[in-house]
Amino acid sequence: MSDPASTDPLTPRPEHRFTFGLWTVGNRGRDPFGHETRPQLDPVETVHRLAELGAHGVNLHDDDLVPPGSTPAERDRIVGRFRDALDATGMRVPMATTNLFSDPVFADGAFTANDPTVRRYAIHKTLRAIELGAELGATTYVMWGGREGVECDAAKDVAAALDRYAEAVNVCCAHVRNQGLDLRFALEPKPNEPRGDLFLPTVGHALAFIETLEWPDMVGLNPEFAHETMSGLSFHHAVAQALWAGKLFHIDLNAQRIGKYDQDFRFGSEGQRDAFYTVRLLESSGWDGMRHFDAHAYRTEDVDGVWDFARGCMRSYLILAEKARRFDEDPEIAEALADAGAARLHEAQVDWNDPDQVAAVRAEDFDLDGLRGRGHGHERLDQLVLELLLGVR
Ligand code: GLT
Ligand code: MN
Ligand code: MN
Repeated sequence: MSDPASTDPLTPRPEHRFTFGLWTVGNRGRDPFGHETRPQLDPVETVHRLAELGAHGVNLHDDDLVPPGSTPAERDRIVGRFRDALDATGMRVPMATTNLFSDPVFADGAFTANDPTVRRYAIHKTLRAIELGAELGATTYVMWGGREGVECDAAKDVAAALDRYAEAVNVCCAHVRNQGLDLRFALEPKPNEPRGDLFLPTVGHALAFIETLEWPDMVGLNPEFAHETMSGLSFHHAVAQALWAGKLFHIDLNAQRIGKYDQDFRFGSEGQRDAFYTVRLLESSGWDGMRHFDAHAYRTEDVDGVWDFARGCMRSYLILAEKARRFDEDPEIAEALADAGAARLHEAQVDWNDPDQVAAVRAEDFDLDGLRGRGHGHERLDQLVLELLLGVR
């Protein structure tokens, strides 16, 4: 159990803003080839255990908390009991989302199903889930289009699917505005799985899509480490571009190896270098969002292993944050950064509104031989970072 008064930098505390989904620690180890290996967790027990471990909050899909088919009275009882656990522990629900992927009704998509009735049902389910999230205090609403995609390309007009996707997001934004809710949407890209190809496969695709929406300011990104890595892309770069665009509304931290199925491993267990640069970026930018772990314990684990997993996610983040601090204080790294000219990339050079400056760069002479012969010192710098990460400096 964590000591809430501890000042140990590796002890998770609520102010670190670590969150987990009910579905993450609640993952029962089922996979396409095998049955569950763990029992179902009571959401109330989850809230208490995560609070003891030093987490800030817990996020949920509508169906994670209120089983589909519950009567209104059952819903109120379940939500009331859950809220009591939040009140007792001080845990929050910063993010909520909709399950638009488990029910076979969504086999051909939810917002992008060919059947208009399915699309209306997906919107209806989401509008209600938005209200549940807002009732629990969520200010971020994630949209992961797990079934928004296709295997048989003949069956789906991609441009029409994107029109319908945008329509659904616009309707959800309109509902938030009509209800006066304090909620923003975060789209979560993923290249494939469970569909052969998913729409909005990467952070870049989603950023471009957002600009076509009716209220683009209400919609941002929820990049996931595993999902960008599945595409062979740098997660750190994806997060950096989302931040640069003012669109990092949420983040899903986990671990993944390139070329594999969506592994959703414990944060830091794979891709430590990308994880380090991501943590350094989040910490140095002062980003005030939730550090959400969208991961689950290995299938080999029992319930105790689940709490080891949760502890490990938070501890790895804090270790990497500590490494980031040391990176910034290390004089040899500072020297190597200067050799690499890292700070000089911040210098803007040409005011494109001034024709004289544009003409001056057009007319300039360059000592190309002098520029060509130079080394950039990246080998030394990279080795220093590696040694920092491996614990020998
Ligand atoms: C599901 C998926 C995640 C999404 C969740 C939000 S559900 O576990 O694998 O990447 O973030 O819907
Ligand atoms: Mn994932
Ligand atoms: Mn995710």
